[in-house]
Amino acid sequence: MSKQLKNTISIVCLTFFSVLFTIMTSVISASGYSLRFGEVVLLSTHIAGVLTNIRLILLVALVLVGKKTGTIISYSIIFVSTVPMFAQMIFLKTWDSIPGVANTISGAVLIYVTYSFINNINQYNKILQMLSQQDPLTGMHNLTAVREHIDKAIKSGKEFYVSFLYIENFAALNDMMGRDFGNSVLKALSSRFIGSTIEGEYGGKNGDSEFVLVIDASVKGQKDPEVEKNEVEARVRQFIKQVKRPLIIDNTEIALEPRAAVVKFPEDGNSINELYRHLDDTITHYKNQSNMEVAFYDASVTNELTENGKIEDRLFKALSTDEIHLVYQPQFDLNTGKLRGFETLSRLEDEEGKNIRPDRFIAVAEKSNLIFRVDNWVLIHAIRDFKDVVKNSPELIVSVNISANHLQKPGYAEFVLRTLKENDFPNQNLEIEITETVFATAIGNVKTTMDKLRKNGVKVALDDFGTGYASLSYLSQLPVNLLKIDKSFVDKMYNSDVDKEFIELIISMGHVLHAEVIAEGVEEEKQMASLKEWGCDMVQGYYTGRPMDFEKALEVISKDKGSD
Ligand code: G
Ligand code: G
Ligand code: MN
Repeated sequence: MSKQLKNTISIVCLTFFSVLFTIMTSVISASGYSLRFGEVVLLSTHIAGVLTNIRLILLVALVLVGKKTGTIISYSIIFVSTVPMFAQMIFLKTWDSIPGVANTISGAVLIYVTYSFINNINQYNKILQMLSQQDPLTGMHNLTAVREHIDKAIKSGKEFYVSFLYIENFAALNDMMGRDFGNSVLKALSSRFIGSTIEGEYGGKNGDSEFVLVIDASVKGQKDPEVEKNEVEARVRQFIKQVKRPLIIDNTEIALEPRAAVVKFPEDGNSINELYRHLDDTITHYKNQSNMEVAFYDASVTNELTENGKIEDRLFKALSTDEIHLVYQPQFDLNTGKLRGFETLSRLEDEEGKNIRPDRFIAVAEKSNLIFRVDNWVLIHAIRDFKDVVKNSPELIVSVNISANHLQKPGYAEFVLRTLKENDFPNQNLEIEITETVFATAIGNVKTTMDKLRKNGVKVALDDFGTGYASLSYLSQLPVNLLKIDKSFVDKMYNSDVDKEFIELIISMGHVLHAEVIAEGVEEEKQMASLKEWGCDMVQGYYTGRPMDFEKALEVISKDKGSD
């Protein structure tokens, strides 16, 4: 039975009994009927009093159950029931019905009080309901409200898009400027958003700093999916544009980096959870890709994340079973042709023994924080491989790649120095390679770490040079002993005069900074000759030697010694 039907039946029953008791009261009062139980006599006024009170309980119940309708019925019954009492007073000139009238008046007051009480509760409920749907900071629809909206949309079966809009640099901003500042940013943004939604759109705030936009597909009235998608993208871009408008908070102008992920119902998910999961996947996938402002979900995103998960598991296991293996790529002095040393590169195979591309598993390791363990593993194993070799080749350099995240960690220099000491490996035979992109973020800790390493004789190389963000002012502060010209510049050195001059420029810049310069990815003799002519100090590449196993590296060393 539906709730409404139950309610109606209750109202009808309560009304019936209230009326019945009212009639009985009148009849008994008018007839002067009395009851006798042995000694005890119940006069008609006594009986009427009892009946009126029972009726009052019924009337109050009627108000509680029937709310407004119940109140109207109750008042009507009370009003009608007073008619005979007044008639009695006026026509029969008797005051017998006075108690009845008084009773009725107090009943009316009680009904009024009951009604206003439940009315207030209703209003409080409404306010509570409203608050539970509102983000306390910005007043926007909150997570619950947005979910309800999407739930309804799913039930209606219409197609729609959901977009998560977030600020890539919000966490950094929050850390740097404080939470209050972050809150002011969100408030300012929400006031730009509120009122920007048009018909068929629903906006809200999802988590700490994430906004949501739900766009009805049908409102656009498009049939062609490409056109529809473009229109949705255009709308999302409008919101992105709002975020990018200059924003001044506490006299500080800030530049925000908004990004949006978009999914479509039902293509990208049948339930709210699936849609949300795919939005999160999209965000994870495009993290740190500054060129992707608006990214639509597609299944390859989830596939790649699943693939990453497998690589992560594999890496995790390989770390404990020592299944990572190291290869070493030789570096040669361009002037003397002598061996300078080796760059250590890690290799990982999947369960079937197929190579997993190093840039791929390094990227996965960086995302999952396994990179710290990988880099430490590589450092320790490379040192162990070469510790006896460097005793006989005191000039030989063993170079290892260290992730940017690692250098930010306080105590990293101490860790490296301790590892060297424990393995009895001379500091000056080790070189740490850091990629130039590290300078896109904070330089503070990185510089401290580098300084400490250099002071203790460890060498520091700047990898992938030319592809990152190191400014000249950073460069001049950094204790770097080697610049590694990225392969991409070597590849195109004959494309144009500008490309050629660029390499020459890096070489002379390195020398100004008192660093040596090595060219990476050298594959042809012609490139070698040109690099030598331009004053480059060293080469590393397939032409002079591919990454090789330790045993092969030993052969290269003894051949080099033999050429003395
Ligand atoms: O040779 P190769 O394809 O291995 O190198 C791919 C990329 O992975 C290069 O940029 C290299 O610097 C990086 N790389 C290789 N081994 C390691 C490692 O052990 N640690 C880190 N952080 N990067 C590595
Ligand atoms: O970023 P990093 O410098 O650490 O990367 C070194 C990468 O370059 C490794 O993947 C290594 O295998 C690769 N590499 C080294 N020499 C050559 C070369 O001559 N040609 C190509 N294609 N890759 C090279
Ligand atoms: Mn490298």
